[in-house]
Amino acid sequence: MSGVITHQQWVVFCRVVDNHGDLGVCWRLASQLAARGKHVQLFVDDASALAWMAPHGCAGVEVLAWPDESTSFASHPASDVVIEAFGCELPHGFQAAMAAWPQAPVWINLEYFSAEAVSLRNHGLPSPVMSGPARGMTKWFFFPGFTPNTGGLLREPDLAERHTAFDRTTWLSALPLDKPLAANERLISLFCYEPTALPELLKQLSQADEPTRLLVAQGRPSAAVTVATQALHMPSSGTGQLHISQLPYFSQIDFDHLLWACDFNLVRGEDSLVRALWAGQPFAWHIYPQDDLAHHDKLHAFEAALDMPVDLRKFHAVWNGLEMAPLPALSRAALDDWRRWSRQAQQRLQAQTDLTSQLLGFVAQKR
Ligand code: TRH
Repeated sequence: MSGVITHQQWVVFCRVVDNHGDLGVCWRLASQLAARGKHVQLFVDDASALAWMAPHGCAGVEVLAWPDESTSFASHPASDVVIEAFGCELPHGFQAAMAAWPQAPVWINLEYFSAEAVSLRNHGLPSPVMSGPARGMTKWFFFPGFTPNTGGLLREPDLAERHTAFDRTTWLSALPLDKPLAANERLISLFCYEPTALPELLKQLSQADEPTRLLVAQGRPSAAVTVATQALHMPSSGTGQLHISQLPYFSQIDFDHLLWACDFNLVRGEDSLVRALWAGQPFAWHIYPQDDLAHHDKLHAFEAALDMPVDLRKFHAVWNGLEMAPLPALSRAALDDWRRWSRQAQQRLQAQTDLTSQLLGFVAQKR
């Protein structure tokens, strides 16, 4: 069988920093690899969110608890590829085992996506391991991104087909809402951290000239809306033209359905942004805030990479607290314009090779 390479055994390590994006991305990647015939072990320090993200699991993906430092992996079968997600640092016992395998695995350092020049420069570069049990081995930087010179974005091969077959009316009618949707209601999904402009958004929507249903995700978005309505002395279910409904936690599949069904999506973090791009509906991104304000440059690089319209950039600047100015109104004309832009961005990105395919190609070259 010499010369025939089958990269069957993959191991992914993931630590949940906070929120859901680290696990969300690792799960998506693991299940896409499994769908392509790989066997994947996913080590994660907190797998609890998988109960709602992926309630049915995935054949070919084995979810394992993060090992403690004393765990020996001496008897762990040699694997073809090891993914260290988002700088989580592999347990030392696992590094020692890898160093003893007859053939070194392809060791991938999977990073957060970025449109910034520094990430583009580093994508695909080696990073020699200088210390620890795996000293002398090599890791490879793999940067997801929005341009052809990056590792691309996660996208299932059947996504467009599923989207085309999606029955919006039926899906919406099955939502467990406090009040049935009216045919003329505009739907906005809210998945965010704690945007300072949230009270202003609620006020604007309540005074708009058309009715809006704000569909609020569980967790931080729901808590942020409670704080905002209280500050505004607004009923928790909204007032005027605004009705606020709380959503259950969805599976990743149904979270896509939500984004496909809404007229405007407020998303956050990393993975939900990518899903909003695939939805092709107008959206705004609440970027994960960093103490050193590194997210400002990251946001601007994203806007530039996708040639975002000026007024949508303005919305992002205010929504993300980069500018203290009035939040641009979500007028029908603005949403139509942003939808055109979003569809163009979606088409442009769909023309690029998806992350899983790129990763498989990268691994095949390195092995
Ligand atoms: O949860 P997040 O804020 O995660 C963040 C980001 O990844 C950020 O870059 C990272 O640094 C930080 O965590 C530590 O946002 P994100 O990335 O959109 O992840 C949310 C995941 O949760 C995504 O996979 C979609 C999924 N999801 C569901 O499956 N169902 C739901 O009902 C909701 C609200 C989300």
